[in-house]
Amino acid sequence: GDAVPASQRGSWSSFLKSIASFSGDLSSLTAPPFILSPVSLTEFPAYWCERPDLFAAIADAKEGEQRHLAVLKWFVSTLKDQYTSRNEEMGSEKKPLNPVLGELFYAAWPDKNGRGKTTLLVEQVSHHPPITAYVIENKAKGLKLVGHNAQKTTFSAGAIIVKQLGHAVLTINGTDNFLITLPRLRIDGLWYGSPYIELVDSSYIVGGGHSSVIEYKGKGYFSGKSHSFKATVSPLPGMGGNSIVPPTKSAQSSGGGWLGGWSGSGSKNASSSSLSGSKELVVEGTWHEASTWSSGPESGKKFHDVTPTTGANKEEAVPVGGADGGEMGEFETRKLWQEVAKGIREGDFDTASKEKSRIENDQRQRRKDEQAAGTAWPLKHFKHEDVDTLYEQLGRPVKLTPPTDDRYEFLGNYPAALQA
Ligand code: 0T9
Repeated sequence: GDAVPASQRGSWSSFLKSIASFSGDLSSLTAPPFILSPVSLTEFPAYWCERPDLFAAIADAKEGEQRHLAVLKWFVSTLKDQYTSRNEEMGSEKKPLNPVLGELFYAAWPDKNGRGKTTLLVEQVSHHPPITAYVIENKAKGLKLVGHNAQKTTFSAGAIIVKQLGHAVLTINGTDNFLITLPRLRIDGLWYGSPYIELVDSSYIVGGGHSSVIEYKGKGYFSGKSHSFKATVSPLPGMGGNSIVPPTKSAQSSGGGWLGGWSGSGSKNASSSSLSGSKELVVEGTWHEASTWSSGPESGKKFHDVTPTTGANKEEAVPVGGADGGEMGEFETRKLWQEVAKGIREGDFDTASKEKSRIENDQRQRRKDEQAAGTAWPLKHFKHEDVDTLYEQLGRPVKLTPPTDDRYEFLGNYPAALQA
């Protein structure tokens, strides 16, 4: 059926036309009310830790292969929350509020069963294009995840294709680093006004002497089901002391490096490669439900499970700002968008759009004033660096594209509300 309210059909079809003739930053396009979400993109990094037990378990896993697998399990378990939770909670994917420069979100997951307290700090570090930086830390367990996100969107065959820019680095005890790259999104169902996300292409996890390439497919591939994935774990070249037999020379020469050759469009997948016979580790399933080992010593056993009845529980982050925004003041995301969000939730779209214009005008005025004064908006918690050497080092063996990326270094200046 058609999810577009009769009175908004005209504005929905003009919105779709403007998307189709537009590439780049979709966030600034005005969309009809029915598709608006009352939540800003600055809250999205919370998805990384909505299963805090799985995050904490990474620190308890033995360094090397075991820890790599714990990182993979946690990562795969975040995907349901990242990419299907709006459909579950609001009926379809919705257009998030476009954060302002300097917007903040501080939140935490409490300590439970000795897993330690986990904190989340998010700052919008750019408005045009939108870039969100975050740090998630569990000090008791020595875990720290620092990353940033941006998107490049294009339109193809009726769907929005979202290339994610940015990456995350998870550090355990200050030295054990894991690089995490992000999948590509395809937003379908636009015509009927009920958008949903399918993940496509592949993403990587590199660290602990191993790399995982995670390939994503929708209906009609792999198992034929939506939200399918296949993760292939292999030792990094030159890393001994693990159970996996390295590939042969012939596998290396096909496809420009054996790890690189496993992924990307057009390349054959791992199980059909000349590695058969070696004990490769492969996990297959649907990322919004569960997966099993399809190869390796655990073959046939369950890997991850996020189904509500049998899987790890979902726990939403608890914001620490309070009604007045606390230390964040008017830049605390829920405080900033309060009236807009209320308007969207209650169907009072006049108020919502008036309040949104007020926020945007205030932003424009700030930028003008800064320009006149020859100053720039200072970032509060992060420092931008053009090159992330960890990204380059960890990405090299798997031939990541792009081969280099920038980063936002966390300054370590936690607000009182997130300390201890
Ligand atoms: C990082 C995530 C990201 C942000 C969102 C593409 C999107 C903005 C970015 C990539 C998170 O870790 C994961 C989940 C959802 C992504 C959003 C889905 C979406 O639709 C928006 C874009 C900008 C739109 O709002 C497109 C128009 C809209 C009408 C379609 C629903």
